[in-house]
Amino acid sequence: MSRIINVAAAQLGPIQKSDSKRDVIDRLLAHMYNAHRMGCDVVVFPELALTTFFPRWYMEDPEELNAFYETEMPGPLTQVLFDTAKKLGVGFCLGYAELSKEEDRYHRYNTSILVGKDSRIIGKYHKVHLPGHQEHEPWREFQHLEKRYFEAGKKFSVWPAFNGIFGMALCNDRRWSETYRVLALQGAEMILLGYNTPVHNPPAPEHDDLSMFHNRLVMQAGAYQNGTWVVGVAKAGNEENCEMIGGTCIIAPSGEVVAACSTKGDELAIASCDLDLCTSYKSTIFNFEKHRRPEAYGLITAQKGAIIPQF
Ligand code: CDV
Repeated sequence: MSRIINVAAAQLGPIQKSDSKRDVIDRLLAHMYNAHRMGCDVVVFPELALTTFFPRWYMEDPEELNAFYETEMPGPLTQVLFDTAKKLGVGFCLGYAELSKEEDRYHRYNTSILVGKDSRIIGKYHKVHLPGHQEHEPWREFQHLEKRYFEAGKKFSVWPAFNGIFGMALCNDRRWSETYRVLALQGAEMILLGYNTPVHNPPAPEHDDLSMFHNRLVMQAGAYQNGTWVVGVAKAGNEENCEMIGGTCIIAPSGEVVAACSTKGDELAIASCDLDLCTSYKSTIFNFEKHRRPEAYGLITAQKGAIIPQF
């Protein structure tokens, strides 16, 4: 069975607060149709792909805030994405804000889902590493209130899909080596990852000039050190005077970038990804079974008085 999967990294240009979800969904559909025309099996959209990056706004009115969340997936507006996936035979990965009720309590998550060619939801992921702050910080040029508006996810999971093993992560997760390693320990061969990254980092403006370098650095290292494909997809450009990086790219298990976007607008980066390429890394230099030394990592951590990692 062929283990080659044609992937479209579907970068989005800016989405303004005033843009309707309907308008945004039309842009996602255009990406799906174009990707289909170019023979793609799966389309990967960014984090919070249905709205502007709303954690940059401090909101006190719950109704204003709730408008950014999806209470069902598919819902009346998003159903067309699922219908189109089925019609074209193209899967997709979508980031969105989720408001759900579990055991009589409401939960808000920064979520991504993986949807198969038959339009069934294969897997759902809740963002683990939530950056930013919880309270309004007026000194900032813009807020980053993910810690206020979302509850942190509790685990990284993988799913069998598209003849391989797939994992998902979201934005800030990509800066943490644990993300890739925990997914790779479960066998991940492709990690789908959407992001919204402002060029300007208010607490550390000295990093601003390095934002694109750091973006590539973490994803290329994560791919190579874990023998996995990484698909990093930006929502880019100027959203309400907040400039966000682009840099959407597809990275092979060698750590090499094999496709990339060159604009900050709606653009596809497409690559034919052979999942069997993972094997030469996973079975040699990064053969976890043979060469990892978890007992040594546990010792080092224990001496510092921290919890011994369980992976
Ligand atoms: N959406 C994000 O998680 N953004 C962060 C910013 C705050 C640095 C990121 O890591 O790109």
